Amino acid sequence: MRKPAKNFQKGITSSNLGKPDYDKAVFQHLSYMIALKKCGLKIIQLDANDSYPDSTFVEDTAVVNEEVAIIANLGVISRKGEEIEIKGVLGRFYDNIACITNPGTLEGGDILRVDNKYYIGVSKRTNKEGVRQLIEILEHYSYSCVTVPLSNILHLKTGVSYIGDNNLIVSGEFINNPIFKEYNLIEVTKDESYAANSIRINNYVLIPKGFKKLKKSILNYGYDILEIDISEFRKMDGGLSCLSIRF
Ligand code: CIR
Repeated sequence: MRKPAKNFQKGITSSNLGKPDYDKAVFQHLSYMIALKKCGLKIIQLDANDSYPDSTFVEDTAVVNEEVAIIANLGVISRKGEEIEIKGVLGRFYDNIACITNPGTLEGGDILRVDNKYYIGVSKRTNKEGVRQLIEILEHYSYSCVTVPLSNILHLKTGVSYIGDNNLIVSGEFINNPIFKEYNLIEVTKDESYAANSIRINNYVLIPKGFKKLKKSILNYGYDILEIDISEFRKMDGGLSCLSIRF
């Protein structure tokens, strides 16, 4: 994780939810960290980096699995370079490090893992060359890959999450997408679409706070839920998964 930068509110956003409150964001970030600990994770918290207002959204800087850490090449100028420090940190844990390089761009938010398969969003941030490079790396480690063109959302995982047991949470453009027809789909209504970015960690499903219908559906499947208030990150287009790289 990385603590929000003081100038966090100068990051990129398309939401019309107003400016985030820095102190509240710091508090929510801490609550998120406590939730990850409750799920059994150890935390590495990097210092805030004011050179990059969006740097708290660390997920976009790398794709990790049991075999390899793949360092992203972010698709927007103001975020280019965020990945450098992350590469150094992941290098302490991984023997295998690969990098997406120009002209390829790729952001971790576009990469969804479902067991041994990866779905890769082709978005405004992740281009076809970035996807090509990622597939080459992942296939080397015997993962299969499927590309998913995006129309209306920032990242693939803004609209779809895998919570295990063949259950996929889907919203908007993914509800009727035949690419995902092999899964049991938990549909998110339009008014709750923000909650489509949820995460399964060990025994828990983490969901953003305040989305009653999705919460009820997930409870019906028998999962234990942790609800986390990340309203200030939502104002900057960030979801739950974006705030950590989990490995
Ligand atoms: C950005 O536009 O890059 C940030 N404001 C939000 C990034 C959110 N990351 C994600 O969905 N994985």
